[in-house]
Amino acid sequence: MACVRLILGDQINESHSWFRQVDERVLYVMMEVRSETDYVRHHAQKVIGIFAAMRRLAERLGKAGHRVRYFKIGDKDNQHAFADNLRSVFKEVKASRFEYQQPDEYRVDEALDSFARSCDLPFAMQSSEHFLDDRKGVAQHFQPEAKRWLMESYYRVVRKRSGLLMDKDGEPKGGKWNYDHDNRKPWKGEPAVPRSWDIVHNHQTLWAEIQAAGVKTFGEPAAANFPWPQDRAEALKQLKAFIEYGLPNFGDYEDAMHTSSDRLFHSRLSFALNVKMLSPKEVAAAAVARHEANPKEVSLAATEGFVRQIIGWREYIRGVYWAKMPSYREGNGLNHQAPLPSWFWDGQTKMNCLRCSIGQSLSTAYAHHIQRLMVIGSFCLTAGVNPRAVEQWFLGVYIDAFEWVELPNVIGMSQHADNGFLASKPYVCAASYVGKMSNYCSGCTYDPKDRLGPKACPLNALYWDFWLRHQERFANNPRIGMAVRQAMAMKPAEKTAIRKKADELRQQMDSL
Ligand code: FAD
Ligand code: DLZ
Ligand code: SF4
Repeated sequence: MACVRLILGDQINESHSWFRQVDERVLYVMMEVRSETDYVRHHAQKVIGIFAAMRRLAERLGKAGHRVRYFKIGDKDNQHAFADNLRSVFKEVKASRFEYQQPDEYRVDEALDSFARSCDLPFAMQSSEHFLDDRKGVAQHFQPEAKRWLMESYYRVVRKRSGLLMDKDGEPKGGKWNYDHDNRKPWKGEPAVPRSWDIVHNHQTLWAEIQAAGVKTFGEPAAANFPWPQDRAEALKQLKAFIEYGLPNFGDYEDAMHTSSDRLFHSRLSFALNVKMLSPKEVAAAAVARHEANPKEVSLAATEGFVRQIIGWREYIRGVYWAKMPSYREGNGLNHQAPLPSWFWDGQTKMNCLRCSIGQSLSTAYAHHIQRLMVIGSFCLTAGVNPRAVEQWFLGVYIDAFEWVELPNVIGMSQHADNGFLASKPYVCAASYVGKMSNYCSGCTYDPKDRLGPKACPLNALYWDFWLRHQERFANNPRIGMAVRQAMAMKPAEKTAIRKKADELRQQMDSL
């Protein structure tokens, strides 16, 4: 008789209370299954990273005396679905009870719930003990029928509750809740980007097993020099290095992009966080502790900016996901239908900003927020690409992509497909923004200053055409009215020329 406990591939949380005591009546089950490798085509590093972390956790649990049943991707008795493998294990060990941690994805949540109900066993879904708030926390904070839920108002509640960067009198440290406006500098080669804090693993054997099993992936596997952590100890090293070397400049250069660094001063902690090697509370607390120890070296603005991403955006995004699924994924408020250009799969475009950002995503399974939002996302939005096609690409390509966090970021924040529920303005840009925040334009075939000529930067016509196409919807939006009014004030001949150019660009998207 045994209690069978399932651990999913994004539940690599060694600190979970399940593991505090060794109990021989408990059997932990982990499985590498085709149902999870194949629901979307994943980047090779994502599959390797998750399997490596799963295997490492299984090994560590075993060494600590826990009983573990692990299905590898190539095992003959692996039936490649959670339910089928679990049924076999239940029989094998004469299971008397089934427990699992709350899944973070709607798809897996539904599947495990109906599986558990179909088994003739007592069962329980338990907390994953990871997030600051529960699934319903965000929804409870807002009016359900409101047209928009603002992250900022939810963030203040979480800040107060956590006590992070708060004064004793309940006011935010420094008198302001948000220092976003201080975080907008381009990076021109100084200050130096800190030495790498990446980990290097050789996962060639694991990669060979994944290939032999027939799993289809894309992107560079980097199996011989694999740069992602596989356990908590390594993730903690990554956190420590970021707090020491990256955080001091995080705020100033948060929006900057540069060809010489794919990360600049961003943390690259999203993988470790999303598979739960690290808790959001400890990551935010580490940043605050560093600021408090040396406020001159790590400013309040940098610290607040970082803390807001973790306890504000990340929790808020999750709450929106659970409140709005499953209909949220079907959103297409601007009725965009174009297919994803073919160069999303190989990076072969003449537009240097997109070549660098997509090329980097394919080679490293990572891009930072501004590359995702203002280069890749903005292109898709102004070009009118179908949001679901955009969403599926984002879900596969990044090592940190799990639907609960990826989908609202793409459908809501980036593609405005939820009619502005999550973000009050569409995030779109032309070459002037890219030129200001990066050095991409200097290496480009296209002319960032031109809108209409044969060498004109495609982003320009697409940007102005976007506002012309959607002028009625956005004219009264105070956050973007100026851009729309500028578009509307163009002479009729100019408007026609912009529209014609944008149409031509859309016709030849694959060869831009
Ligand atoms: P840092 O810049 O160092 O930020 C620190 C942490 O804050 C991140 O690790 C992350 O956990 C959190 N964070 C920051 N912004 C967000 C946000 N908007 N939503 C949720 N958490 C945030 N993040 C994912 O974790 N998975 C995704 O699949 C994902 N897809 C995205 C798709 C689009 C179109 C956009 C615009 C953003 C997406 N993000 C996603 C959010 C953000 O871009 C990444 O979390 C970040 O780039 C990860 O790099 P980092 O760890 O270096 O982040
Ligand atoms: C993303 C992923 C992949 C590629 N493979 C597995 C797997 O083989 N086994 C597993 O348990 N989890 C995997 N995952 C992560 C799951 O998709 C994730 O646990 C669910 O989406 C719940 O968020
Ligand atoms: Fe991108 Fe246009 Fe600049 Fe080229 S000119 S890098 S396409 S913004």
